[in-house]
Amino acid sequence: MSTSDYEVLNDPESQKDVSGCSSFFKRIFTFVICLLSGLALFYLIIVLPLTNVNVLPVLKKIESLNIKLIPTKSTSFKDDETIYKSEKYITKTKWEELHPESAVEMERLIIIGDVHGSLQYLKNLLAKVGFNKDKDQVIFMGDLITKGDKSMATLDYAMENSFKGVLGNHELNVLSKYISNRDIQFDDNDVFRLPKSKYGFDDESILSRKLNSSHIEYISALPFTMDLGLVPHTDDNGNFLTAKEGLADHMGVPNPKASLDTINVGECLAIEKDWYAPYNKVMRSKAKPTVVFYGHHAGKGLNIREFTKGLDSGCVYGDQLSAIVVWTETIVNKKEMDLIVYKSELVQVECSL
Ligand SMILES: *[C@@H]1O[C@H](CO)[C@@H](O)[C@H](O)[C@H]1NC(C)=O
Ligand SMILES: [Mn+2]
Repeated sequence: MSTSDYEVLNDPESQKDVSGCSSFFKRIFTFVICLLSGLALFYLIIVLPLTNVNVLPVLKKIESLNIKLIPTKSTSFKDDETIYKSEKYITKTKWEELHPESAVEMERLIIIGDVHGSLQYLKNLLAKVGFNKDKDQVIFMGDLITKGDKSMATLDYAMENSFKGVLGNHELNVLSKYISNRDIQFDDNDVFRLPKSKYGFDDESILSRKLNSSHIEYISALPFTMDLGLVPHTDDNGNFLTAKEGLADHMGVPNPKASLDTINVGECLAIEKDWYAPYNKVMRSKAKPTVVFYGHHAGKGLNIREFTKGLDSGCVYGDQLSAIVVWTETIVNKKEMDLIVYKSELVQVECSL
């Protein structure tokens, strides 16, 4: 090292220079950090709440319907003795015990199969059962939208009428397309247009771009499975038995097994394998069986069995739209004890292409 080098390094001026330079970079660095933090805060506090939906939806596994079906009318039965001995009815006291205080009072449940954007047939079906928004709770079995020609209007109608329901595989597809496409700018939705199927189905991506934050909130709040509480139970001949716990699940959603594992049906749930057959067999031997209402399986059509109620009867393919209407009635028996009976009826309308 030469003397001059040494002097330069020890030169107080040059040292000052060096430290001046480093503090300059420190200041720049601090400024950048502050700027970035400021921008992040601005985004979190101002921008985020103003933009549509910027958080990924958290899908719910199971939700309780929490509805108490208040008896709609009394029915007189001829053979009181049989009624009293029968297990087809539950006492009013037991019925009260089975419902939490928070339960909302309704008169009927209208459990509807896959609508797939067929708004007109949905309206026809609701007209047929005399739907009253204040007294009836509609519960759809998933796949309310896509395929049919009125998906957006069907969704708005469902929201306006406070429909509840479960998530179908098509709602899940639309949600995932909404999430993957929302930050991309397009001048034309045709970018997404795929060749139309023979039914002229609307494309899920196009649909996903029409959704606003209210739609996204509504769809992403749909659970995979809904605990329906007590539902009517009928044997294979349609005779009413004691009400049982009911569940609604679209089936056909990735990992439906996880959403139904509470009832231990295990491998029965692969819908392609006609899961309902082993499921009914298993439930027949259970002390507390669960009745499952489901959609999705249009290929099989309406499929009503003792413990499984398959409600997708292929409306969007020109077949029928189906619903099971559920209500309760009070019976006063010989000993002046109120008994509650759960009833249901299958209602269908024809759909055409
Ligand atoms: C979303 O669109 C529907 C009509 O399709 C409208 O009724 C609703 O108010 C809209 N919500 C928002 C947050 O823009
Ligand atoms: Mn489906």
